[in-house]
Amino acid sequence: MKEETIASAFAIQGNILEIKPLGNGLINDSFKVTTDGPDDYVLQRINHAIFRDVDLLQHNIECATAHIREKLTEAGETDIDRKVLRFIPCKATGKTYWTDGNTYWRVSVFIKDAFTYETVTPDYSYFCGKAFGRFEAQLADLPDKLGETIPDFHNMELRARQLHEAVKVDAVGRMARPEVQAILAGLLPFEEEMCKAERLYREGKLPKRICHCDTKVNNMMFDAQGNILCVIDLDTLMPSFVFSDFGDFLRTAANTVAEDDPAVEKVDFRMDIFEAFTKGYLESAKVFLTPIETENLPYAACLFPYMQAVRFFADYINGDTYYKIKYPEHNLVRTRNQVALFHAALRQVPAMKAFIASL
Ligand code: GN1
Ligand code: MG
Repeated sequence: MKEETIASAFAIQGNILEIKPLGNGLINDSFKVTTDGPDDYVLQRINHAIFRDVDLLQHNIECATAHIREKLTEAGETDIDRKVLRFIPCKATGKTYWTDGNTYWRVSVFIKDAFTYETVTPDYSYFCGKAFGRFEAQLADLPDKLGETIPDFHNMELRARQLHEAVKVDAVGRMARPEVQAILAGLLPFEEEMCKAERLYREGKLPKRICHCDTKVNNMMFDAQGNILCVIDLDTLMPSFVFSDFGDFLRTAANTVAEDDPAVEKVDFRMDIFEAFTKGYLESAKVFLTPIETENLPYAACLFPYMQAVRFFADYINGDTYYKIKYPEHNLVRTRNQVALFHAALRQVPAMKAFIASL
């Protein structure tokens, strides 16, 4: 079906002038819908193979955005449609998604004059830290119960099991390659240590909170002056450990190169970004963080490159069924990059601990 017909199924204002592809997510397909009305919109095809329960997904997003909107209104903020996403109901059903039983789509208001970046300066990282900490704080008293849109999404024990399963099945014969075996051998010794969060959780020492779970640097919108506007890409909003948001931001922002840069020798973990982000994050998150959570932030900075390496690697072994790829070895290149980042972060753990203690 044509994107235009689908966009017209939603209660949008004005006539559609143009629909063009937007952004570079690895999961959903996004389009910008330009209209002659007051707003433009983002039309997204939700990847239903990955998000099995679209009803739950949109329920989570609606509860969270309504809650944040309320808080912004209470605080007397203006220009609220640029500070929190607004989803448009479908004309026929009133739901914030449309489906033909096969594909799933949704529409949100396009945030005007806003920018996303693939890399950030320390100054921007500081504001991102403040914003993600505030985002978690705003959701800390969410009255609604949110479900896990991808069950056990950031559960390292599950991700490790999925890798072992992929290796066992070896669906497309990639385990025959010595370099693939070498990557596996390099990952395994750290597995147990990286599963620490799940152990702490089982021991009742670590809480789950509503987290964003995809705090890649490009999921934060800035205005032209560099002020933070809004956190976007809310599909993975769910109960998780705070390590998710802290770790995933640094995984993308503190890497000296992009997550799929083949030049692994250029990968490094930027402590200037770590320090700025951590300072901002702790300023707004200290109101709810427990000592165990704070203490383990350096672990989180290592866990996320590790988990991402495991996920990219398992997908490579499975024959590239999950992440969009641009060339055949893309997932292997991503894996090597994330392994290098993991080791770079690991080397900085003492410095990270010292920095947190100094705050
Ligand atoms: C996916 O689609 P995107 O780029 O926002 C993935 C994240 C990974 C990321 C790796 C639902 O996010 O978990 O960290 O790719 N999202 C899902 O770049 O799996
Ligand atoms: Mg994204």
